[in-house]
Amino acid sequence: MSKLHQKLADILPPQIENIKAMLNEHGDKVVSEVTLKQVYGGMRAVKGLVCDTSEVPPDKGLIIRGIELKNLWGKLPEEILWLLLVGELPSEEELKDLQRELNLRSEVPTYVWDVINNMPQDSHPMTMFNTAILVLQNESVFTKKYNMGMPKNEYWEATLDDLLNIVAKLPAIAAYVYRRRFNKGERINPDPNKDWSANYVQMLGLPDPNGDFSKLMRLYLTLHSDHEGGNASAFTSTVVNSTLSDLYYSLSAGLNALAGPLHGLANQECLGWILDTMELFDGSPTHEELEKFAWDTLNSGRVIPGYGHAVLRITDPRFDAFLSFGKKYMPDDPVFQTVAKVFEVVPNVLRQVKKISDPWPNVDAGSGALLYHFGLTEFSYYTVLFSVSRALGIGAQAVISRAYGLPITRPKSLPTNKFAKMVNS
Ligand code: HAX
Repeated sequence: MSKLHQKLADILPPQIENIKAMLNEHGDKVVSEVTLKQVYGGMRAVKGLVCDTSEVPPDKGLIIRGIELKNLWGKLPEEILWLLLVGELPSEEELKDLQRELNLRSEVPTYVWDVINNMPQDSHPMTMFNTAILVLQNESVFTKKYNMGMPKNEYWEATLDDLLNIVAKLPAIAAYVYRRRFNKGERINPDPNKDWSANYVQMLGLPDPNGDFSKLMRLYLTLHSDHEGGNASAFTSTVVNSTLSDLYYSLSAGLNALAGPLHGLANQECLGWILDTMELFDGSPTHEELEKFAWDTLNSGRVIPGYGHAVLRITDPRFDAFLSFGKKYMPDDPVFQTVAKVFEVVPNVLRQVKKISDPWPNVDAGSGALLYHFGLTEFSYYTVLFSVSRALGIGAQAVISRAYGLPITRPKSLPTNKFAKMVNS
């Protein structure tokens, strides 16, 4: 048994007992109320889900297991996976054990490469990536054990197996999607001596002469790992996982949500928007030109990608992290300079639009420019990178939900005439 598995087997039972006791004592207490506006407004701020891996206070941004993001910048994504699941960072020995475990599980079955190779060359990279995850469902430990009559208290262990198997294989799959989709040549083998994100960089095959691109990828894969339970991708996965569909099905479902332009695809759209301004204004636009371009975008009925958030009411600390990285490693890059300038202009524009709740940049506003700097210029690929990272959080949430024995998700809906009757009575 791996150290991670053992650790969870030790810490989960008392947590489950505490939850049971709390429910016994306080199960009928009201913790949230719902207004009609929230019913028709995407359930904003309705507290109806539990997520123990991370939380997102509107005035602080992402906090993973009580640790603010700025204290996690230098960590490896494997350390974050351990933190999400266990609630504390791993010791050196625990980290090594997890890395060994991931290496052992990293071989991708040949049929996955065949499926990717047989997809249309111009498929969206997210479609290729997500199809590969779904095809891998054939390997699900959860489904095999479930069909053999696995008892409910072992569901989390089988889900953990699925999670480690998936996480171990994602860098190779994502890297091949990149190479195949953008004609970059043959698949590159992993190097068992490299950590998870460094291996991903190696398999992408992009030049990294001084290791700075690897540093960015490590940061990127850490920052995108989780964002509490109510965001569209995590919530979708939770609903699917609650039906006892295995993690391959539920992760793939969640990543389909991430592929939407209001969610993860915004990183692709945002860089497109930045490059459009640069093309239109012949290089580096002025503040006045950017302001005009922002108004033109809004007046044509489109959103400014990378700005606004359903929960946050401050500059996303993940954007802050990317901005600091850019200032340190590429201060003279014109695309990065434009991102920084947009940050000086767009919030002031959005603040003037009454209906917009949050004028500040989110995670997707800056990451693309940094990837672009290091030669990852194919921006339709960016949501795949996001997905590789978000699989850590979605998977950790699934393991914990199965350990808590959460039932099938099933909120109540009503037709409009019933709501009308309720509010008019
Ligand atoms: N540009 C233009 N209009 C915006 C806007 C933006 N950046 N942000 C919000 N609005 C608009 C909304 O479209 C909505 O308009 P309608 O009522 O006409 O539909 C109105 O302002 C109210 O929206 P809100 O309450 O401020 O925001 P929501 O919670 O409804 O939506 C979104 C949050 C992130 C979807 C929204 O801010 C948006 O579309 N932003 C641009 C796309 C984006 O960057 N998405 C990535 C978000 C982070 C993420 O999930 N990454 O994966």
